[in-house]
Amino acid sequence: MQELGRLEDLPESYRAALTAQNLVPLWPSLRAVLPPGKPARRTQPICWSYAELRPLLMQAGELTPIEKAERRVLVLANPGHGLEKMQASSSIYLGMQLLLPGEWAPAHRHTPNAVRMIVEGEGAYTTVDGQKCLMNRGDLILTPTGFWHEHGHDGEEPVVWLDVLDLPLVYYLETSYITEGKAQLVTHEASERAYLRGGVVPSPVFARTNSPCPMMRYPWAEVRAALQALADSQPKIDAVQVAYVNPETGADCQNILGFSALMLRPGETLTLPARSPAMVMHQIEGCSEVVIGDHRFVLAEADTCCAPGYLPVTLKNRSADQPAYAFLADESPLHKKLGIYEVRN
Ligand code: 1HN
Repeated sequence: MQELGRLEDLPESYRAALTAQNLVPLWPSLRAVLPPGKPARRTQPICWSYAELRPLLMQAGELTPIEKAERRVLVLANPGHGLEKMQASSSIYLGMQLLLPGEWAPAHRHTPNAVRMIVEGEGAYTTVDGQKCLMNRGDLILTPTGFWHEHGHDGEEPVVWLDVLDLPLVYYLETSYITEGKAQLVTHEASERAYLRGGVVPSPVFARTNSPCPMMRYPWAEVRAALQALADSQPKIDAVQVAYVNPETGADCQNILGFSALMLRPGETLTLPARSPAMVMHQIEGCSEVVIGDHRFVLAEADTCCAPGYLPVTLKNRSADQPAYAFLADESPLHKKLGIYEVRN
């Protein structure tokens, strides 16, 4: 590839004249913004151990009352982006949130989309758009852009969940903002019951909501059972994976980030091909080994890791007799909508 002229090759006076008119020559930076064959990425392969972060999260519970935090969160920040950017990848934000018994995290709504994957504890709930969603381990709860949401806790023990938002992208687009609100009235029962049987959905004539989010809560017991049924009924399948979708349309359940659950069968090794979107993996049950490029992590229960795009990811269940279960989040809906989605075999 042809070597291009450098900034230093230009006379000082010419550079100063350009700067004075807010002009920049492209050629000294062209190779940096368009590197050959593969993009430059800040996102580094990285892993956060739950056992190591948990004491610091509990300490936050002692140091900072909920009223002084609104959301008591430790952000899982990728050092490749700089910790202050609070990014796991270019478009994914991750945080571990703690709510203690009796606490309340007030109602608001904002432009970024959020989901919550419940990590530990019982008795907390999120009210989303008037629906009270119970938070149990492994459940996925959606909070799409513009939906009111608040968290409460009637139980006895700390509750922790993983927040996954498209905040870095929405912030980059200069469209990120919040509106504060009053405590919501619970107006209807959680919607998921109407959608929990595969193959049938409420009739389009009488019962379809056409909401961007007809189902707010995906109970882990149901998702786990779906994975087990898939593994049992299709033993030759390449990967035992289910996608979290909008049950009325079958489309990704959110516009920007995509979510799925994966079972690694006992002893299974699975290689995901290199794809353009970055990916996050959170271990729900069991223990997996994850190889991303030349990094290798062992994910115990509740550990979370991040893989940049354009690298194959190999997952291995460390148990020979128990399945392992993981939650995956990635940027594929965004890449597909933008036409930049790529799989490299
Ligand atoms: C947010 O609204 C929540 O509602 C959690 O629990 C984390 C991170 C950035 C922006 C908004 C929540 C968030 C957030």
